[in-house]
Amino acid sequence: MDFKLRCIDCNKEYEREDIYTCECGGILEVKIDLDSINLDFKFDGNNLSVWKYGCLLPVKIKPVSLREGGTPLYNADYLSEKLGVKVYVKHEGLNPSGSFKDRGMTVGVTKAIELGKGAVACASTGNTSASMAMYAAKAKLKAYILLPSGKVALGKVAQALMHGAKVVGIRGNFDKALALVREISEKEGFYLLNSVNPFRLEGQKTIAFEIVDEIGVPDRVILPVGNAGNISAIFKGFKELKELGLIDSIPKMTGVQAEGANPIYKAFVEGKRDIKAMNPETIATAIRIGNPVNAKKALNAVYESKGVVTQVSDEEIINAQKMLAAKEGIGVEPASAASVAGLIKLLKQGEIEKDERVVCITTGHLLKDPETVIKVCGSPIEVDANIEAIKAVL
Ligand code: AN7
Repeated sequence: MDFKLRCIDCNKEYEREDIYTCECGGILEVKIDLDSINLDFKFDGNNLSVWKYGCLLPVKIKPVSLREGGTPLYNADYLSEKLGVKVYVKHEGLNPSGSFKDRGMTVGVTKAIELGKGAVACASTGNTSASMAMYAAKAKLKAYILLPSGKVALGKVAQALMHGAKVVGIRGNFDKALALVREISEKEGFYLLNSVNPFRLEGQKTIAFEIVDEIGVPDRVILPVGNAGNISAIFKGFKELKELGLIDSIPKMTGVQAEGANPIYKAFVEGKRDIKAMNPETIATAIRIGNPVNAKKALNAVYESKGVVTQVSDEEIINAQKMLAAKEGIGVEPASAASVAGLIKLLKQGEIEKDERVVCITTGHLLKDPETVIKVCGSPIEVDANIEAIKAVL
């Protein structure tokens, strides 16, 4: 396969692969020469995985894989009946590290090996770090992580530590951590695996491929938006399939932000393609991001697909998390539930037609953030160890 890196602002193209931004400061995307592809898979609903679509992924060596992708696309029967639209939930929490980040990391870490790097690095609200630590372990690479201290869910910190990464908490938010890790990576020669890395996003576009593989093209895809890499990646996936003539239409890309971390929502409401950075706060710590680096890519995706960006409150997020868990049997972390909270809100506002087929992406697993669960559900009742005492509380 032939590809180049291309700046989304000035269109300058690069043959070299070891850069993240253009000379002009714009972010890069992988521009694949689709005529050079040897399409060797069929959309037959079988054997879904990131590497089923390897012919559309820009790597040249055997991938560093922990069997990522192939996540279930559930028929959300309760939600479909309650809301009057056909709802599917694609549960990305069932990837190896418990989030969609694994799709990107399998490609990003493979690229690190290809480029001969000895160490990888990222800033993270948690899931990127958990995934990177895991794939770095598999690839025998050193891993360096900067986290916003005290603002990362416990399960994610546990993963990063146990998989052997060097984990540093900074007194500052994610946006600050990202600025710092970009600088340190440049100085130390670490391979940066945040979503400014265009190769990582290539892996994440396989979410689009798997949806098409199972149900064809839905009318709409709804997902939480933080640093805005995933919505950009999934849109790119659909777009490539359309350019290849494999599908006829692209779903309306629909992003959901938390009210306290909503720079892309604000830009969308004003019809802009640029955001104003803000100081973020939300219970959904995964998307507690105020200066998303992929904002422009994401807004392009939303405008071009005729989608929307909406915002939801922390309360709406938790209500949706509880509904998914208790009524559908789907356990997700708060940020992931923003997709369903956004669906409910857009239906109320009349943004979504009643005959639509909608896919909500739930990006991370319930167990990522046990502390929030205890906060919103309370601890279990404790009683004496006898039948009477148990019966009294049933
Ligand atoms: C569960 O881990 O940014 O809009 O550093 O963990 O592609 O950033 C996580 C993001 C949604 C937002 N849902 O995705 C990180 C990080 C979950 C997430 C998002 C994240 P992007």
